[in-house]
Amino acid sequence: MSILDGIDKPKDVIALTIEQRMDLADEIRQRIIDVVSHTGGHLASSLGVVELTVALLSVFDPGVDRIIWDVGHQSYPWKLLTGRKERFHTIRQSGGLSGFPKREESPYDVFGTGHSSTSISAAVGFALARDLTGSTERVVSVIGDGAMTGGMALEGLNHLGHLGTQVLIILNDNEMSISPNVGALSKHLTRLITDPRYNRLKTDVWNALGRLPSLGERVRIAAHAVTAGLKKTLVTPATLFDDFGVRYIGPVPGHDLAALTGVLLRVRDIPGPVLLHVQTRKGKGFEPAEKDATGYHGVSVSPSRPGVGESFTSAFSRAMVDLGREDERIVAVTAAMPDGTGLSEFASEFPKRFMDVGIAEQHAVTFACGLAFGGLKPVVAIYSTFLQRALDQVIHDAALQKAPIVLALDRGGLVGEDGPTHHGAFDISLLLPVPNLRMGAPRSCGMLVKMLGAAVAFEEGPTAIRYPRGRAPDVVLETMDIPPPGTGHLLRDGRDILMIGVGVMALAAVQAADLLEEAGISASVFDPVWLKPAPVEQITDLASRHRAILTIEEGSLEGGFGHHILSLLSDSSVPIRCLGLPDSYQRHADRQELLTDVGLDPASIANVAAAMVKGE
Ligand SMILES: Cc1ncc(C[n+]2csc(CCOP(=O)(O)OP(=O)(O)O)c2C)c(N)n1
Repeated sequence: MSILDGIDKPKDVIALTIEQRMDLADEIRQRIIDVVSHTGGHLASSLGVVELTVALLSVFDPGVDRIIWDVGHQSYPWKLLTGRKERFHTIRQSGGLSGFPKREESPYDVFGTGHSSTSISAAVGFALARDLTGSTERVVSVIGDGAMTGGMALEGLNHLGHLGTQVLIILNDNEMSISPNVGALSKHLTRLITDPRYNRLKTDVWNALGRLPSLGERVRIAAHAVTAGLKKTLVTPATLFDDFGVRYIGPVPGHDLAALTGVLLRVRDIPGPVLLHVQTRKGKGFEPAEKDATGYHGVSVSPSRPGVGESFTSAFSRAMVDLGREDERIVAVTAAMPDGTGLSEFASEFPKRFMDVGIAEQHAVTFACGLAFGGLKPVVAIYSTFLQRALDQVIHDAALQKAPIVLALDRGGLVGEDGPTHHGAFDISLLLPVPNLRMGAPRSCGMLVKMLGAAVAFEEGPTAIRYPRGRAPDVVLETMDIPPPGTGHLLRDGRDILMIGVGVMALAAVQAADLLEEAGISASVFDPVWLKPAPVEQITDLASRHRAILTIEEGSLEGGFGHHILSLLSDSSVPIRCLGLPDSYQRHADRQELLTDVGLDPASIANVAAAMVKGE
């Protein structure tokens, strides 16, 4: 029996010898590689924290202490060791384990996540709750150097330094976000790793801290004073963290299990805030992932997804390069996602006009407003789910001031295996009420390219373009020109029912119309193209000559485009129904499966339409 097979509960790790724990680390690594090669998933980050996870479980009691993983994509070793190894092969599959920590999934996942940079804030909350309720558990945040670039992490740090209570922040520094990490903080971390003065300090601090737990409080305070003094006299640059009131310790090698365990034992009972700087390697132990950590960040094994042509992301990528060649004022902004959003090609052709701002969506949007008012034409490429972070920046900085920026919102709609943290469910509902903002939803790659061209030409106000993950459905329609905002495309002219489909849902509606035709029902299909301003005249006119109206969108129903049409036609006697995402978080599974789940596949759409026509 392998050692991993013998681990039924996290406490079993403590009973192992250090040699057995090292073997356990190897087994975990192998299990993750085996499973992810079948399921896909976040490979490189998880391989990078195997020793760290084993060390954490050797030193902390996860039944009592609060271990909070930031982003959570690196939690696979944690899942394996905290009672989920039997189900590990189901990770990210329909009905299986989530790819992220999830409170409902395990009592050991104390804080769910998927979006980055939340762990310090959550940890500070847990710590203060502990202090106010008089309990004694330790609180630990494990955060990557990429996630540390997110504004929220600094907000949490700021509060923690002020409170001065026990929280151990483990900074898992592999010098990588998804792509190489960027920014001044990243440079600061490199300095901490490479500057020998810090290494000397490290030795001194180890020596001092190593004796601390056995000493009384007064001696402890004196020892702290000594190390603080050492810092002042021997070490010139103070760390950013010390200045925040958070004691910096490190760097420590993150794959030396014995050393790491020893260090954790020493620091776990320091009463105030501590940041332990751990150096790891993304993809550790799997050569291809070590060599190409970006490529192996998220591994996909899905057979080629259904649909036609290229993906929306690659169409966007191509369009950006073409636009960049035509107009040198066009600049591209990403929040740490150059590859995912398709900006890498633009970055290599126009390095000076490409800005990766780190995991900083709020900054990205406001920064783009500054770029725009400074005479440039910024395109901020961002996943719909991550734009949620920057809603106020869209409202307050971009729209109110009519900044001519373009928001390219990829992954609008259901994303599939990443699940509820990543579905782009809310962008339409969040952005429709924002004045001065245009919002378009191209149904095909060809239209995305044209819409982007139209969007960068607007001289006033922000324009959001939302498009889904993957390819367009397999419906061949001639690519039409982009109509002016407030005008859409009538794709099918029928008699009985009007189906209004947003983005690729217009194509699903065309497929549904084919099915309806077989049943003797004649359906019109209208693609609004622009959700804001909506094609009011065309829709009112079409409404007056149909017996029923069905709106279809791959976004939240509440406050979505369908609801907008409902209120627009509130005086009309034509029955209207809206299809979209219900008022619940959607699970993780293959995107097509999820679309069927929520009734957004052509057959389900046709069924609802047929029932409406029959007056049911
Ligand atoms: C708010 C937000 N923006 C973007 C992402 C996409 N994303 C997922 S992981 C990641 C990089 C995280 O880097 P780091 O924290 O250093 O962890 P590592 O994978 O290197 O262990 C990014 C940008 C996200 N999860 N959340």
